[in-house]
Amino acid sequence: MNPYDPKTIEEKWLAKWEADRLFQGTAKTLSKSEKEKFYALFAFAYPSGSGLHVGHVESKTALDILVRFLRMNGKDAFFPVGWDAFGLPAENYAIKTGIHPSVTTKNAITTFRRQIKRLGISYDWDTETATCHPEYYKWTQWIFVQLFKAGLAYRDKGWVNWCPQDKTVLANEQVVNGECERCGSKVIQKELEQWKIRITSYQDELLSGLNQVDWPKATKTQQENWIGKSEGALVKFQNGDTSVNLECFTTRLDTIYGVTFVVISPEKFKEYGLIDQVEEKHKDSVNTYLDASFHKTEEQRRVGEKNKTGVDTHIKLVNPLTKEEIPLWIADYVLGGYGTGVVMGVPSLDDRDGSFAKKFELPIKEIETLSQKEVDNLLKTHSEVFSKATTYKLRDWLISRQRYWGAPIPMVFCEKCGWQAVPEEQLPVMLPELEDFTPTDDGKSPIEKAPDSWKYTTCPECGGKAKREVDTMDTFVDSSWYFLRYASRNEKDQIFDKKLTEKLLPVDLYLIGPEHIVLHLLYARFFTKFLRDQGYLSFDEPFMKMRHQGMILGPDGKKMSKSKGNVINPDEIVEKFGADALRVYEMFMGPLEGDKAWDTNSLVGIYRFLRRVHDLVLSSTQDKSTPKTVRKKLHLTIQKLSEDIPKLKFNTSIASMMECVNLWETENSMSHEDVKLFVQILAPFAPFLAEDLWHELGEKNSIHLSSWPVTNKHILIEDEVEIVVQVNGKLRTRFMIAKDASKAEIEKQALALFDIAAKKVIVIPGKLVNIVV
Ligand code: ANZ
Ligand code: ZN
Repeated sequence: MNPYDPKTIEEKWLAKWEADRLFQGTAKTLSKSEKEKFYALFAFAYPSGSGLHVGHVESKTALDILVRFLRMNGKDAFFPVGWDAFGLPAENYAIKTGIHPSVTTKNAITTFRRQIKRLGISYDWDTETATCHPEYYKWTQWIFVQLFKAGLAYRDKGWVNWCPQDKTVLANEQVVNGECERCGSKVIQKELEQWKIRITSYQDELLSGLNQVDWPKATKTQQENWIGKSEGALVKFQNGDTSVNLECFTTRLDTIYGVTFVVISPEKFKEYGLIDQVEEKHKDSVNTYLDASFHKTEEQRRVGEKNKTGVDTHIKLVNPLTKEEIPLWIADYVLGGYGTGVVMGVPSLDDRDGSFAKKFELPIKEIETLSQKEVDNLLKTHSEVFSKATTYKLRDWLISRQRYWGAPIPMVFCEKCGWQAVPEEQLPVMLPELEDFTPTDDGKSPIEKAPDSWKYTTCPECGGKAKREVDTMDTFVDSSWYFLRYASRNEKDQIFDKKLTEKLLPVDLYLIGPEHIVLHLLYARFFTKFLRDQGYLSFDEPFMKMRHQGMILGPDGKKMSKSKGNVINPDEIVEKFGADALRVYEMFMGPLEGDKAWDTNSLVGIYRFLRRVHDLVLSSTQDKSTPKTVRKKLHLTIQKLSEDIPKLKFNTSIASMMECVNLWETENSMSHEDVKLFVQILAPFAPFLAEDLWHELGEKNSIHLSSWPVTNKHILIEDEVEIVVQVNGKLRTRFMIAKDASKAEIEKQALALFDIAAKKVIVIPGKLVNIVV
């Protein structure tokens, strides 16, 4: 018998599966199949230069096990793969080294692909796509053009992070503690004209659609909070001669008698030109305050909540109900983009107003709040000042990026005709080849440095000269529709194959980490709804079910990171113990959704377990009969796995396979048919070893094309029970005995299993024997 040699086994079967194209080209077969489909989606991955880490192994393996199980159960699984390949790391690396992002990205993808294949992840590689390929971003641009045509993409002034030193716009992730990640200067806010997408026009459906999907509750709540629907009222405040006219949004109209001041956000104060209403002698202090707050990021303004700042405009407004005169202040704890950007201050009941009033010695008025009836009455009798209103926290989506490594926004500007979409037959607008990736001095995209032959074109409207947009799209745009393209990966002339899309979508299970997903999910849901309304899709929600995997932590229980030196490299583990051991180990670490610390000893334990299975199977050369206890255990295990795998409960599945192997080893007897059953249920977990043993047992076709074993219910309902045998409280073995066996009979059978002198024997009928020695 050959000793267990995972490297040889795994490399052999990897090559064979590749040659046989096992599970490749499924989109085509699935379009013709009558079987039930299952679309398993794994989160789009950024091909980082550091390669696959053990966290990727966990989630990919989990989905792979499920998919293999479903295939063996007669389902048509669609398991595609691709790369979220545009983005900052490759671009920043290019700025440092001069190596073009397409080169580093291509290399990273090559590494990822090799590593993933080596793990036995049964992706359909025919679906493979990458957002940086023109054949992909052609359609990203096409979607943008459809949004523009539908009036959902527009130019608007937007506040962006701006580094005054580097003279560039920074993405949020490039701002660390209010400072530029590159040079450390204080980041300010600057208002620039940018492309925005009108996601707010879908806000109500983005809320109600959540009722259609099976997602973790916390993830749904994140969507709801981000959209932030809030129902309340608008209240009008004016000054004596009505030259100042402001509306406040409040969710507490019942506190109207407690209002002692009104606060306006710096942005709205500026937008309404209210500086003209400020007395000359107060203009300086007001302008100084406005200037200071425009230099703060929203983050800094929130952090500054505790130590509120503000300035008195010395403008007096009138409480529309009590007719009392109250002051108008400017303060940056009031956000310009929420509600109306103006707030009625109720310091006796609202904490934030309270601390603001104390700091600036504004009056605080204790009041009785109004009843719902009184509020309703106010809305009726004073409809000229009070009206019902709903606001949302959700803002339109700012997609312009002054960066190189992204999809060019397919728009041109003509002096005569304004902004025009690039005609669809001219797509894709290719990303120009550049050597210098740094943004220009005035913060324009590096693409501004492209040759004139790229930058200038003809206006599709008048045929005159037009200049191309040099900004690229936020990479969130790329990843908002990748799961749709997978099905139509081989379409050249259309974004979607209608039949395939009908057949394969929506996604049945989306496995994605719980972090940083709010926006991705929101945007993907929005794109789905938009494309549905354009007639390309016939479903409302893209991801019917979603689950999150936990994190694999370092051996020290901390998040793995290079600086802490606690990173485990999957390549090294595969080399030493094999991909099967790595897969089974990671699934055995604990429940999928929990965080788990790496433990090399347990990994070695799993390796030994697989080696035992290998040796057991290869040593069962004779077709022996299966003892009743083993038979029952085997079918209990089949039953357990059949129930647990669809629930993604892999650690419990593996534990029961181990119990089964323990008993099998003790009895050292199993029929060939039963050995095969065991190897089959091991196949989704350890696909290489199972395939090898299957062939050793004389089978010709791939085990992964075989049918999942059926639990024999008759075996399970026999009048026997399983007794666990412990020695000094430690589990040693188990045996089957008649349900009504007496204590003495149970004890006798247990003692016969061991050659030991028992001090004491504790018997719990129907359950357990503990032998104390
Ligand atoms: C008076 C009041 C009295 C308020 C009270 C609250 C409690 P949600 O539930 O999040 O919608 N607000 C309105 N616009 C704001 C803005 N742009 N920036 C900061 N705060 C703003 O919160 C609505 C409440 O938040 C509103 O109701 C308003 O304060 C404040 F005892 O009005 B309230
Ligand atoms: Zn024109």
